[in-house]
Amino acid sequence: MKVTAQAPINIALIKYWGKKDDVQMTPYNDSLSVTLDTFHTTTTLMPHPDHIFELRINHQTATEAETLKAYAFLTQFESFLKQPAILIDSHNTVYKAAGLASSASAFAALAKAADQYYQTNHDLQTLAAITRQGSGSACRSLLGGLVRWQQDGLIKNIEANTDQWVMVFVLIDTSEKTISSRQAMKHTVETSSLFDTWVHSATHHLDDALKHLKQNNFFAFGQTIENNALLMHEVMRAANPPVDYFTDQTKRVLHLVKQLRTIDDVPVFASVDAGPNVKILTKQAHVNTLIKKCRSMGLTTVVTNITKQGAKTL
Ligand code: 2P0
Repeated sequence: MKVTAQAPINIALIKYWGKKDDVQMTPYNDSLSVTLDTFHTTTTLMPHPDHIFELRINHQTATEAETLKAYAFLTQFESFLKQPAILIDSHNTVYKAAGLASSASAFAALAKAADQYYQTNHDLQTLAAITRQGSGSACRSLLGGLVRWQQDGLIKNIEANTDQWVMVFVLIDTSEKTISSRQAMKHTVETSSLFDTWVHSATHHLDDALKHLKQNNFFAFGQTIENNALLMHEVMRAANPPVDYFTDQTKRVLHLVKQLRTIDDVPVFASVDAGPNVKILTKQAHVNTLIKKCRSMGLTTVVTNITKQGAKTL
């Protein structure tokens, strides 16, 4: 038998940064993400012809660490333990570990493929709990559109008019990061003098963001999500020793975004994850202006659309 599943990446607009329970993999604060259509992972599970356990990523045997992680993940499926000689053939259209949410699409796709392969047919929230064990934020990739991941672990869609929304990725550096999100997050929880402020503020950011969505106030929503991302990085920089994913290029792009907004009145809002790349939320009508500006600064961009919300992703 051969089973294939696909999952897209998601980018948090209100970020998750810190686990309250690192066994259940539940967060200190609720987060809110958009699931995007451009980057995704397609994963096929099949019996291994050589009767071994193997993970292939983009046609190459994965590293030992990646293989062990996939093995540990699949132990959540009872039938896997009885017959672990399988081949996981995974294809990514995402740059790995560059703060572009590759682990989110990878674990969401693996969870969905395993659910079909082992015919467990889990409900959405059970599958979300399984998916979180690979990468917390991966559970958000099980749904399309705007997704809220709650402190109690549940995921749900948030209704909003996202038709014209676009997220532009400014690719500054797509090499693998030196400190993983998991390590950086744990280190921040344990040592950042601003961690309590983070949990308190992120909770308010989410409430504000939901209110602005309800009122269809894109500008206020955008400012809230930018504040949230910038605060997350400030909180990391307050860790001991500090964690700083920004490069000079990141700062240049953030400056550009601010300029476009305040001087040219273009509704563009920045978000940065665990890496130097910047994601800019805007609307279709402003994409060309933004791309032209980025090009004039020698920056590479990728335009992504928000997937439709509602059902589980395919
Ligand atoms: C997020 N990030 O909300 C935040 C913002 C990166 C910055 O979740 O330890 O791979 O597996 O739960 O989910 C990336 O970290 O970490 C992340 P684990 P994960 O998207």
